[in-house]
Amino acid sequence: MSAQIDEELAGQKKGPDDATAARVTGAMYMAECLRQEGVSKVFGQCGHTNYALIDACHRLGIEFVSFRHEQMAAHAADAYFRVTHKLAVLNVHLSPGLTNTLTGVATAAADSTPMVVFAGNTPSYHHAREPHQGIRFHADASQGDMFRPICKRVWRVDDAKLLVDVMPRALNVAQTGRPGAVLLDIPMDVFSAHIDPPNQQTRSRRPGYGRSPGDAEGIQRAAGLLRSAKSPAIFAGNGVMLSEAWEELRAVAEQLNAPVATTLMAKGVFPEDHALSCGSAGIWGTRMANEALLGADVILAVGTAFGEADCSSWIPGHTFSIPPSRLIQLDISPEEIGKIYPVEVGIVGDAKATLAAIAASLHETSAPNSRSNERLTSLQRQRDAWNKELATTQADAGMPIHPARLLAEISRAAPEDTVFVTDVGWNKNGAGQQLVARHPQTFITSGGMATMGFAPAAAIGAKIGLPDRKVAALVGDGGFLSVAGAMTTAVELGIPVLWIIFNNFCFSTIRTVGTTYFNNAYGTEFTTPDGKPYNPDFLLLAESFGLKAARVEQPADLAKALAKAFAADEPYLLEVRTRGDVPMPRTGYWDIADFLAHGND
Ligand SMILES: Cc1ncc(C[n+]2csc(CCOP(=O)(O)OP(=O)(O)O)c2C)c(N)n1
Ligand SMILES: [Mg+2]
Repeated sequence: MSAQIDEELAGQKKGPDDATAARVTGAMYMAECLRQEGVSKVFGQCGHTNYALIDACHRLGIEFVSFRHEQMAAHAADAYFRVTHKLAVLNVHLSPGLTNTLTGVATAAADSTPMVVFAGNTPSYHHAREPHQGIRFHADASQGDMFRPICKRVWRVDDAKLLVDVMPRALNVAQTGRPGAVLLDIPMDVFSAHIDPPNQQTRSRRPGYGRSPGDAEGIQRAAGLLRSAKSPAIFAGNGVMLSEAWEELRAVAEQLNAPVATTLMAKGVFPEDHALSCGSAGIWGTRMANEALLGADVILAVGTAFGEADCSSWIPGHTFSIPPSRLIQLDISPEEIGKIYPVEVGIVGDAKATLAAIAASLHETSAPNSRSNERLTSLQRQRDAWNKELATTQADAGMPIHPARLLAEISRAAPEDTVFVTDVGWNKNGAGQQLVARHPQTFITSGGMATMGFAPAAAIGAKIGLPDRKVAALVGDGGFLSVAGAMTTAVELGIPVLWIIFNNFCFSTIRTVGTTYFNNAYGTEFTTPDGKPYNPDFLLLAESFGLKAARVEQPADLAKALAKAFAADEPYLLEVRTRGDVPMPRTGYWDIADFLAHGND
């Protein structure tokens, strides 16, 4: 009897937005779209404006990974994508919650991470009244305007009925072409309003096949140019990573016997222990990568925007000299072709499909390359010289510990497929240059933004994505303390991340700028008023958060301490006292030195 009454009530029309039992709230519809996309984790932080979506996702079995600050949630979502290639999703509160994500969303956007950001907003019917917590200084409910420079698209959805078009479009825009971030700015009453969900899957609103192989004539010309080149080289960027084109890249490289240099973002797309690998190029690249690109008569560049750091500020003669090198450029975005360097052949296409087509064309027509052995021998000679150049600092036995020594010890201690997540400083550029990445998606870094404070939470996102792999964050004391609250999430969720802190009691990367160009370290050192070096005690800090920790001061103790840290199956903090006075080893060029050189004189 009572069940019958419930059924009748459920079918009863309660208001204009609630006509049938099949109707769902806007939040439930959005959660269902995410479920259809295969989303199982949403990162963020709660607020009264976005709680409806947290609840809706939870009802559908989608986990909410909560951080104590929204910037960290964004970094975690970003890294989760980078290691799994599963969509990054963020759900945050309005205004201060959303502004807290700006750095994280910009970091993701700069490195082409597809990210869908949901933010609550003030109720739509209050927008003209400047309601509580609304951003309304120049226009009503205008928080989304702050995201226009970093998002591919921003939607404010003032009517729940619009969601049935906005959701599939947002998922499409974030994940197609060159991926990026989109914002769905949702007044909180829209989450709660009822709509008729369409009887269609979100995926039916976008192309089913993302792998267009590029123009056939371009592919033939590229193959011809590469075949006739005397010293071809390949420059692989993040597009190779996003397209998962590592097998095809390797096939082309091996057929040509061409050296492969990567951008920092693409580190690991080509195994760095391969005889043709040169490591990453650019300002802080390896010497052999810059030399290989400079010495190439034909360069095949794949999926790269030719970022400044990877190209030595584009000054000829440091990483590239194009011309006289002739460039074949392959990219998913037409606007990237020829943006920096003139092209001999420009192909718009997916990296995986197009490299496969180039490999097939080379395979059909190539005779064995008579210069192969000579090229391999000279590459080995360059590699030996480069390793010798690094050997002195890598063996440095002084105290505090030289960061190059620490990186060398980390290389020896870490399991071969460890995922390294870097912050900024030596832990990023030194690691990019000196760690050997043997697999794709094992070197996660903030490339375009170089965001200090990226690694601590990003490592948590990476570990959530790859629970069976070792994930280690490499981070300075400055970067770590800007987001130390990340440790709470690791403890709460039992995520065994390892944080290795390069503690040098300063913002050493900027300290070097001060001392080199301004004869001053002002504003870069961590001291008490009487000038004593100051940092919180990292061991006590870790203990208070509820995690294991250790400190190393002597180089000779590193191996044992690192072995223990890498073996730990719980959140673990390893503090290493490092030198703060060693500049990053540059092999390329950064042109800011040209005008900084005279300081303020
Ligand atoms: C959010 C942000 N603020 C400032 C900077 C500029 N910056 C680059 S490196 C650096 C110092 C980093 O200090 P720390 O984490 O201790 O690493 P170290 O340089 O000492 O190795 C700063 C402040 C940045 N990249 N990002
Ligand atoms: Mg530091």
